[in-house]
Amino acid sequence: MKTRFEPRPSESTPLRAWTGPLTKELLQRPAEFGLGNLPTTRQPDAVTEAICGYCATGCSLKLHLKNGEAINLSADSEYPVNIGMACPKGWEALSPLEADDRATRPLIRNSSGELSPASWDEALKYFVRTFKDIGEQYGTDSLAWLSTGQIPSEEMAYLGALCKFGIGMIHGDGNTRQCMATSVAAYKESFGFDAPPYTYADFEESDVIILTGSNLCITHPIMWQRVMRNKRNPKIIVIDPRRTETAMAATQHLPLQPKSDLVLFYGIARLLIEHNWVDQAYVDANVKGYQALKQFLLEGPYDLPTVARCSGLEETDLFDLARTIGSGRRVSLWWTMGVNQSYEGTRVAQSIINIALLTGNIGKPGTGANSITGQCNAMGSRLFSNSTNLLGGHLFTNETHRIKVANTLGIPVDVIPDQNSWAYDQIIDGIEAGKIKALWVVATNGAHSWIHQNRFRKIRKKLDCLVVQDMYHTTETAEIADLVLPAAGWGEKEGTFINSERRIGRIRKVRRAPGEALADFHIFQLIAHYWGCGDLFKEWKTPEDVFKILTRLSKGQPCDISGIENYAMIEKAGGIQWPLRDIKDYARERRLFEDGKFHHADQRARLVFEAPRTMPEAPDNEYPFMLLTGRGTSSQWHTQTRTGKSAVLKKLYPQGVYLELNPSDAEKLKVKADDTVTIESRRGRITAKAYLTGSVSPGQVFLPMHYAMVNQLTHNSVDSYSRQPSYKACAVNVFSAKQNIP
Ligand SMILES: Nc1nc2c(c(=O)[nH]1)N[C@H]1C(S)=C(S)[C@@H](COP(=O)(O)OP(=O)(O)OC[C@H]3O[C@@H](n4cnc5c(=O)[nH]c(N)nc54)[C@H](O)[C@@H]3O)O[C@H]1N2
Ligand SMILES: Nc1nc2c(c(=O)[nH]1)N[C@H]1C(S)=C(S)[C@@H](COP(=O)(O)OP(=O)(O)OC[C@H]3O[C@@H](n4cnc5c(=O)[nH]c(N)nc54)[C@H](O)[C@@H]3O)O[C@H]1N2
Ligand code: SF4
Ligand SMILES: [Mo]
Repeated sequence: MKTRFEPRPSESTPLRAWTGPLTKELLQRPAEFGLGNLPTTRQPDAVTEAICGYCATGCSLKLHLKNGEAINLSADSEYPVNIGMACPKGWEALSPLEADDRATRPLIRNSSGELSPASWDEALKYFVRTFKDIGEQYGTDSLAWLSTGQIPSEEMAYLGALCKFGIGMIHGDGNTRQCMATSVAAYKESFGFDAPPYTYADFEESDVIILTGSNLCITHPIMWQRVMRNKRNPKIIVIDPRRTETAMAATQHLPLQPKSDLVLFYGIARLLIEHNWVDQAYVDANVKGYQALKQFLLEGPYDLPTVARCSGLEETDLFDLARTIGSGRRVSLWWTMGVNQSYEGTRVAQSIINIALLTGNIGKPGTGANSITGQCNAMGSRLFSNSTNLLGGHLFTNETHRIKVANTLGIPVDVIPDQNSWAYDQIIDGIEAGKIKALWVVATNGAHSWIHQNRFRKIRKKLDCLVVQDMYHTTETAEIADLVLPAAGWGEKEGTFINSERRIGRIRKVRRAPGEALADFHIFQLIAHYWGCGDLFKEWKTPEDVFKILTRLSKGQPCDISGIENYAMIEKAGGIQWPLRDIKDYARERRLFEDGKFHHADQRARLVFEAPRTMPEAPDNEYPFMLLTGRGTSSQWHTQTRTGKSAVLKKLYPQGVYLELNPSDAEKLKVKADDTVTIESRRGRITAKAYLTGSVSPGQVFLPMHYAMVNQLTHNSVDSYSRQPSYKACAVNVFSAKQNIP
């Protein structure tokens, strides 16, 4: 149901960002830059709102200001996402800004190999000189960048446009490759565009909620709160090898064998077909590929006994699952990293999408094939990072798209590359092969988070120049950089994020960045200026200017937001979901595909399928355990550069790395609770404290990703369609510390 655009009541006074042109000369006059000054505000003791800078739930936080600076925060009760709730990370969002290890000055590695402080002028000259020299010697395709899903869309767009249109790079990717690439690849092929269809209201309106490879209680706690508000007494089914917090809170847990999801969903689809649980009218009208899928399923090894054997689940449970889906009125299917981070993740995601399409569970309240996004602005990066897609979900390889983008930006079309970028893993391979010589890393900590760390670190030595732009100078990646650029963080700058349900929301400057740290936006402006390509960005003066450019770029695309006029409109509305072509289409909560029309030329969704593949590294006699990795607690964020700085959060999680181990395995290994154990894979060996728990099955172990050593063990394999790494399956051995390790 559409409602008229009704601005929500707001007491907020937006803070004014620095808006003048940014030039080299200004560096001599830091006061005008905002350096050393608080943001100007008309009402210094006010309340303002900003979207949380951690996960893609996208909660709104109310920031309480004194003299223009945030001194406290509370959860926003009027925002449609979180309705007054926040998780521990959100409540503690201001503390990490005050950490002692904030990067406050640029650092350049000197001749004795140490990172030593430099002025911005020196740092920017160093950047430009080094990148130009390398580009001239090896070609600009030897320069690459890796960015993030954690900076505003305006900054991502600036970075991507600067790198590709200004500097002439071809290769750039982001940490979203580690995270959302599989969903993107799956949606594009199935729906014709990367379009997660749901709105959070669907959590509240489902009769059946199926969560596959998602530990929602810990990773998206406020989405779980939305599930708890469901008054339809829903059946909540969790499909996860581990008995997670979410599995314990669900109505049913199906502890499948790791990586058996594809066979499981093919088995379910076959049961739906065999028992006439398919919504044939919906399929006939809106879906392509039904006969081919039917033949594939009926002729392949997807009969109930085989699927039960492969997945380790009971036949009756599988049959019940199919019946529940087939007979449920409103079934929603959700997935996260347990699906995406797999060597065949794209096909698994599509096998889930197929179930929703076959049963017509899409485009209606409480339904959907719904990928849950990870980082606060991973969706912004998917649409506007100009790395793997041309700005606004366009294609580099499509001439019409290149001309459209060039005309909209007022730039020559020949500065837009006509070839696709390498993905993250290909950039790493490129460094190893000597093809990539300089790397610029922005807001991601690959020296902790990338797969197979020992190789990553070895390869780093092949780079002539590594630039790291981060809030902290102590991250694992900053510590091995040649140049560190100190960045302002969330709360210290302006822009917009797009959350998991496609909602665009505002972030704001409510704190002064420490020392000489600058908003990434300003760093990009300065680099454009020093590089000599500032003319391309004449109109890109403020984040809001860039936002308006992005709305123009999106025109005519499925993610069209040309109906959003400015930031004030987003604030008044309480966030706006894409698309919004015209304000008359506005409603507080909107889902996609209500008309059954998808984004392929024939408007039909595709049923995509393929025979399962073998696991790249299955357990064997030498390495008999399957290692799963993922999130540990709701108070830890990734590589811990931020959450590790809050005294409150630190009380809420174990300080040292721990291995979840089944008690029966522990007994065989003669390991007791809290013993130190050694975990070894073909790539590395680490030690951890044993945490004995029935939440992992015998033969499986789990390590939380927040501890830097974990990725020494993981196996360097990717899904061939999405190139997303398979963090969640490799073979390891576990030894008691008392044992002699071979
Ligand atoms: N507190 C907190 N919240 C976060 C984050 C954080 O770091 N901390 N990070 C954010 C980001 S970027 C992301 S991407 C999301 C991730 O959110 P989630 O995907 O929910 O988190 P994970 O723990 O990585 O993985 C989810 C589950 O996948 C299961 N799994 C492993 N292998 C398989 C398999 O083969 N099949 C199935 N079905 N399941 C499997 C694991 O046992 C695990 O419980 O969380 C976001 N929210
Ligand atoms: N084993 C294992 N590994 C995994 C995963 C797993 O499940 N298992 N999950 C993967 C997933 S899904 C993800 S998303 C990745 C995350 O991996 P990373 O992206 O490497 O992790 P973060 O700790 O979020 O790193 C963000 C960095 O940006 C900095 N930063 C924050 N805000 C800003 C800003 O505004 N500007 C700048 N310039 N810097 C900023 C932070 O200080 C931090 O250093 O990890 C992946 N790695
Ligand atoms: S659920 Fe996510 S967006 Fe909401 S407060 Fe927690 S980390 Fe922030
Ligand atoms: Mo992620």
